[in-house]
Amino acid sequence: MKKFWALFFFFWPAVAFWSCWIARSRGWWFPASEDNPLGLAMSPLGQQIDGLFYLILGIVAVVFVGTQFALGYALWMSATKEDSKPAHYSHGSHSLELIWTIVPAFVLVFIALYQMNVWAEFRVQSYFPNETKEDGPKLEVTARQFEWRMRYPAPGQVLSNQPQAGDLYAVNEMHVQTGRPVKFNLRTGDVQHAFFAPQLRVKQDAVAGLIIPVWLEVPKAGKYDLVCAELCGWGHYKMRATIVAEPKEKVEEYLRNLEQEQNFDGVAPAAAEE
Ligand SMILES: [Cu+2]
Repeated sequence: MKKFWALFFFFWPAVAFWSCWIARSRGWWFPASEDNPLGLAMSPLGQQIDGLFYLILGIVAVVFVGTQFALGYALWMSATKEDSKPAHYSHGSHSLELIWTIVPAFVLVFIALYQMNVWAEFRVQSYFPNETKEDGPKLEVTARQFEWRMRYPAPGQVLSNQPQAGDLYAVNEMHVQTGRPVKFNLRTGDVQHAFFAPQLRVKQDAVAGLIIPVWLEVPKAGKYDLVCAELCGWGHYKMRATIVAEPKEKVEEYLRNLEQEQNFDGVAPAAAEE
């Protein structure tokens, strides 16, 4: 029985490795879809974030395997030692305590420094890509119970924090240009929500009273999920929207159609009646 417990602790790292191994091919790893079965990050920044994820996963894996192995080893040694041998008690090892304080401290400081550039590019406005500074925010995304509202400036205008007469509105559909970083302002109309585009690895809380600039870049045209990642009420699960990434002309066309639709006064143009 004693040997069983030693083997028990050796067993779990094997389970962990095996489940990580099969998870990717089964689409359990990152959100996968038909055209992206491995759930790869669909944005350049997302790939860098995944890099950080794998680095931390690697460090954690080493620590996990190490501790499980030490545990299993200690149990195995005690299970197989002769009963006549007296037990050896030890308590308080100065050098051990130093090691397990200094090593994790170094690891944490290393991670903190190593991730700084990615963090800055993602969150700190002055480190945003230059294109976002040239273009300014393309739209305003407002989360509310329980939908996403998009507000675009009228074609040819710049986005203002206050709604303007010519602004264009859409619900649960966000159109962005491909191949260029797109900045938008995120806010909430009521409680706290979180903008989460899993395939693009973009996640940002929407906080009452704040207008938060966020940017994303989608190289490949297509449809991507936008969900709420903050339990915001009974309809939280309904906050599903689509990010449509398409070439610039398509976005412009979409906005022109939106404008026409919005300005339509219910009277069909004469030409259409013929
Ligand atoms: Cu929400």
